[in-house]
Amino acid sequence: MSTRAAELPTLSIVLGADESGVFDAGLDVLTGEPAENLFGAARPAGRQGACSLFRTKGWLLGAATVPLPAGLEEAAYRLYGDIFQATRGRHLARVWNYVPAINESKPGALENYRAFCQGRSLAFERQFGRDFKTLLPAASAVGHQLAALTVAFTACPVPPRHVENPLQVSAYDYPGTYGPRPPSFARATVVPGPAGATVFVSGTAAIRGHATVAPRSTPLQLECTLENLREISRACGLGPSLDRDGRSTRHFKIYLRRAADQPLVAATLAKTLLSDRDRVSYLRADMCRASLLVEIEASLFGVTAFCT
Ligand code: 3EB
Repeated sequence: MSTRAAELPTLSIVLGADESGVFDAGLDVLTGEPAENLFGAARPAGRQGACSLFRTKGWLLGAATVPLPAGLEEAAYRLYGDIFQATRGRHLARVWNYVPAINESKPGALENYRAFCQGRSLAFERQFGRDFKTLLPAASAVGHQLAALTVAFTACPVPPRHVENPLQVSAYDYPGTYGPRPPSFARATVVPGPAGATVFVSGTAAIRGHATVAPRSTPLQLECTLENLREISRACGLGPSLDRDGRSTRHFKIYLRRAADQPLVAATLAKTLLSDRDRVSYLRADMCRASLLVEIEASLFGVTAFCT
């Protein structure tokens, strides 16, 4: 575990204009933006089960924080059921999962991340049948400090395009050594829109094939992660640099297992991935595998520069 400075703010996820639209992600913000506001102030649009819903410009947004009276698998299964009800007639485009004590397990039980994956996968299968893989959206799943499961999501009116990385085994095809049910997400999702496309790049880490690369080295994991991001960018049709020199608005979240790695990671990213115009938050988080030290996600709005 890294040291935690008590005075650090935690990340707020802003969906709606007033207090009811602000959710605590439960992650310390090391530097950068303390609030993630991707869609501007959306209007409240009621509730579905545990989810608070918001609407803006064709998007349906939602978030929920649920306690775990019957465990994490059951909580994930039910919460995803609520999400599928809320998004009926639309298409899930991105899900952000914040999982309590993600790398821990009670004796004889599954690791929390694996239990979460099991509940999530069973929920997708129940809703969409055995071919649910083709519908899986971009996602991230990181640990947080709360004793509850927090999930935020967005759905769009038109079918999006889900994208995989040729250098990585699709997460939904990971072998059983990583858990009884594989993770349910695509590497990226591209949503067409009148003012350009929105591109959601999933949490991306140092995984090649299905194996973790350089389990003990942050610089080497960062290098592998940047290669994966370049490849995913190409697969989205953006060339290698995620529209770095284009006109889109780009938001990045950079998750670090060790707070002390932040200066090194920031120095590398300033020379490679990022531009001065980007919105960036560096967050302290545990990732889905205890061996992962860094993970990067991106959300791009107003993308017009698709290469052919
Ligand atoms: C990986 O590539 C790293 O379970 O929703 C990244 C993005 C990861 C999403 C998820 C997990 C998830 O497997 C972990």
